[in-house]
Amino acid sequence: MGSSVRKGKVVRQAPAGTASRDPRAKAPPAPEDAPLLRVAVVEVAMEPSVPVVFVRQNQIGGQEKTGKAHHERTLKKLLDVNGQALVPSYDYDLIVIGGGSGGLAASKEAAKLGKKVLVLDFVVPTPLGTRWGLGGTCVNVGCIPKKLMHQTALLGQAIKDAPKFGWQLDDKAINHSWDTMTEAVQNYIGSLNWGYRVSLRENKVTYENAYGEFVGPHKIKATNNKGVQKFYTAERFLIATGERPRYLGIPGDEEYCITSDDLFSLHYCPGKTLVVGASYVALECAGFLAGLGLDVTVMVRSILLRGFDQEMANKIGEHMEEHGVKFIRKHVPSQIEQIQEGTPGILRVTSHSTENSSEILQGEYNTVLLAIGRDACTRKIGLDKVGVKINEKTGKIPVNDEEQTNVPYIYAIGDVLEGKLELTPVAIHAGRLLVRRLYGGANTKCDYVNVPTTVFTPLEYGACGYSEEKAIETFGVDNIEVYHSYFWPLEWTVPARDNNRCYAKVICNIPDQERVIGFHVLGPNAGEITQGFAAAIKCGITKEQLDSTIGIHPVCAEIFTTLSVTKRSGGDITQSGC
Ligand code: FAD
Ligand code: NA7
Repeated sequence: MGSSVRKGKVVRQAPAGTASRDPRAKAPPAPEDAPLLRVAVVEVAMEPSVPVVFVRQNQIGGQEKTGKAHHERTLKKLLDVNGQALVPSYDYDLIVIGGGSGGLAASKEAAKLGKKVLVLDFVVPTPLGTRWGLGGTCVNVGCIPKKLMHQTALLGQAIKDAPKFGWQLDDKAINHSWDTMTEAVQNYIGSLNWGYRVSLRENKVTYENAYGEFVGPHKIKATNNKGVQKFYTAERFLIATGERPRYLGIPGDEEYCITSDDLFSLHYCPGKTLVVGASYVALECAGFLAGLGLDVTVMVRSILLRGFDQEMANKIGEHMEEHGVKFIRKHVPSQIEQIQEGTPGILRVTSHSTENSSEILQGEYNTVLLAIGRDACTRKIGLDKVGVKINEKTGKIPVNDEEQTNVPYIYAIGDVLEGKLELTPVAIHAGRLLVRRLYGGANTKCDYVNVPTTVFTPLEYGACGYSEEKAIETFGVDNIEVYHSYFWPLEWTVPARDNNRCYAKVICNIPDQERVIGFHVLGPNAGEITQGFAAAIKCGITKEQLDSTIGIHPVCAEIFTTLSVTKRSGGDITQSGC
């Protein structure tokens, strides 16, 4: 018996040429006999046409009767087992919830592999009403606007350096226009939003600007901004809903504070700003706002850049302080009051110490920017309806090493994942590899180890691999060797600024041929430097190989080819020239 499966319909056919009512008959017909056998089938089955269809040994009929049974849905009922479809029929092969970095990459890849794909993307407005277009966090309220605003600040520094190189700037004060910057950044983002829509269409991915929520097995509800609901089914689902900024849960926070979701499109200059939090988002925003000439204070609950190498984190803090950013340590806000409306208005901030709980009136700010972490968007997408487990404390989704949740047909990638790095290239890479495994016969899994990253603080910080404290914890202090040095970028020598602020450090595993297991650089273009060394680390570079690499002169990265002072030795690592 032959069988064909088309979109959930199992159609068991008496093979053409099997002149028998027994659907289990097996003998394959010789191709040249096919026309004769077809006639025989029609005669024996007493049907006017082939194929003659049998379901569980019952003859449905020839082409016409089968078609009729299909339209009258009696065929489907026959195919059901205990009320469940034998092979269910789905609207899509894959529904992706979330059109951000990971979701878009995965959906296009699946469509390229011939799958029918739907992407749902919906931005819930911030408490202040900010919303944005297709593309997720990175494009709209993350990497892209952040880096462009960081570049704005670097240009400000370049303008300060320029006279030393002979540029004669007008004596008039040079001012920065917040409106011009945000308009330019938002225009660029608009072009990216448009580009994503076009590329989804070109790749034949169906896109709906609607909020996705599971309502039952293999079934989702999509609600658009007018409240119109549609229901779709799919064989598989991919959760790529990302994260959104957290609020403090104190009086006045949602009413008066902004987050990074509001900052990059703020229609007025934020003015004197208090940044709450000491994560990379907090320090990056504080850094570029100060670079634009604003009065910026960072309120730190405990340490800077938790999870990053703390020596590097503290050097970043020192550099920011030297460049005018104020830090309030060991405090958290307890109340935000508005004392004057406006764009910006004036907010009064009260905080309490984390050491003795004493309450202090911190003062007045035009803007309070909360950057105290982000919550995974997993609690309002009906995961309970389909049984997907989350970490109840963090909201993150645990997956196996194939990005599969505990429900086999539901997968997850990107920022919603538990214990994985929250970075755009990670979400994209994991999404593409997942889809190639599901639909392309591939078996490569995403390698989350040695992922490089960069913090775009005024003094940029690039890192790959272990932090020094994690390396000590993992391998033991006697088994690691740390080579380090300060360096002075040539570009900074003429303006005579920031000597012995840039810093390079590699951490090596002594018993493993001094393999480089940690790479850290503080300096201009840290991301550009780190990217290349990350490839070398992935290939298992040792200190000896690093030393035998010839440097490029005069660039910052060459310092990594000449590191000779170990931290253990306590040798001098300061630099006076190139
Ligand atoms: P996202 O890109 O967040 O996309 C999720 C999408 O799903 C969003 O559009 C969301 O609105 C939508 N959505 C949520 N729920 C639903 C639902 N139920 N139905 C439909 N749609 C839904 N990473 C870097 O690599 N480099 C950087 O320099 C960098 N800078 C950053 C700066 C900031 C300020 C921030 C906040 C993040 C930064 N990141 C950076 C992190 C990066 O943006 C994220 O890691 C990345 O966007 C994660 O991609 P994702 O696909 O998991 O989720
Ligand atoms: P992180 O990396 O989770 O950091 C949160 C920061 O905010 C950290 O410095 C915390 O201090 C601080 N924090 C947390 N809660 C509070 C309260 N209540 N008051 C004051 N300070 C607080 O969050 P991010 O937003 O930077 O990054 C999350 C991801 O977003 C990141 O990986 C990117 O993908 C983008 P702590 O050290 O805990 O004392």
